[in-house]
Amino acid sequence: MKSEYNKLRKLIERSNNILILTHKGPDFDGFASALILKNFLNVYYPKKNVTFRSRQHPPQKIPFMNEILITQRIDTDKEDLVVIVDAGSWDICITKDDTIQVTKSKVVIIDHHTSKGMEAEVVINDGMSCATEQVLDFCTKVKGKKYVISPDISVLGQVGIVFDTGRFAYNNTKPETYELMAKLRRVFELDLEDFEYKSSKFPVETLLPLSIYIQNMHIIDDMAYSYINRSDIQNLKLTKIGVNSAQQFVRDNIVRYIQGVHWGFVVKPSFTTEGEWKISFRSSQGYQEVASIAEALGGGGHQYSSATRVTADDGDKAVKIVLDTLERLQKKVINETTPQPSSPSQSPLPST
Ligand SMILES: [Mn+2]
Repeated sequence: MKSEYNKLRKLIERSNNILILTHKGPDFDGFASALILKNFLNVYYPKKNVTFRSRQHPPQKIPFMNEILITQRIDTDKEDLVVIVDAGSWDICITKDDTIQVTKSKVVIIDHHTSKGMEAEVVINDGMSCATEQVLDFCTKVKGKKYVISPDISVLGQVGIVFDTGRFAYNNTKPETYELMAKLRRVFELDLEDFEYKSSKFPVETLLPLSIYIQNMHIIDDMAYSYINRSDIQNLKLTKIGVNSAQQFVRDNIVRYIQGVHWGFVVKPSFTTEGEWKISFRSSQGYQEVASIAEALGGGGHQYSSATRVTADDGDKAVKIVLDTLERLQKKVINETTPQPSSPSQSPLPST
């Protein structure tokens, strides 16, 4: 067994109060990996007190979701072990009111993101397709044949994998991912079409901010970007749910689907921290590596999917910060190495 797995196993054995956390605005991989780990601890270490805290529920029904402890503030308490899943550092898990980050307990990270995370007692990240795959690998390696995948765990496993691989379309999908999927589907065959349909639904208040994002779409060469301004939010009384959902829709379904566009970014405001804006970058495979752009702005993520936060007076000002950084990076690349930084670094997809 891997030494990191052994270290985590020993930490679990020594701990009585185990707290599981994931990133803010958890996606299905965050929820699934956390709930699979919680179930594993509950079944194989029944004397341990295990809690999974989140600020919100999953947007559709998944097994064990009633075991999520919904809390708006996450404070340090009696925990002697904190396991963070699907995130590499505190900053994407906490808000300014939380105190959990000053915990005296050991902190373990189980992640799959490629950007460098924080230092922790144990970091488990083999660059798998999703945190769910990494957690299931841990459970299987630690307990061997004794680890039984129940139909509920099978559903969670499939939900995490399908969501984070875009139904096996993204290049994070490895042969091992398919093997694990086969194993899960022998236990229970989740209706993937139905899951996809339900998880793609959006609230009606998405439509108005979506129209603003579409109006504000700008295209520079093979890049597109859009934003929303504070005046739009005030004048049109846009809601947090609506803006977040519209930003997500534009990011995932519009930006790199415009003909001639291969990558871009979308800006949205933070509704909790005044003057903070979140920037999400997306690129088609082989066109623009976006993790380093996010890293240059203090964020991180994957090669073709990354994010960061900037402080600015308004959405268009946040855009300017990003464009200035892009210009700076472009110059740096040209000066230091060979030219054509925005040309495909790998062979582009045949269909694009
Ligand atoms: Mn994930």
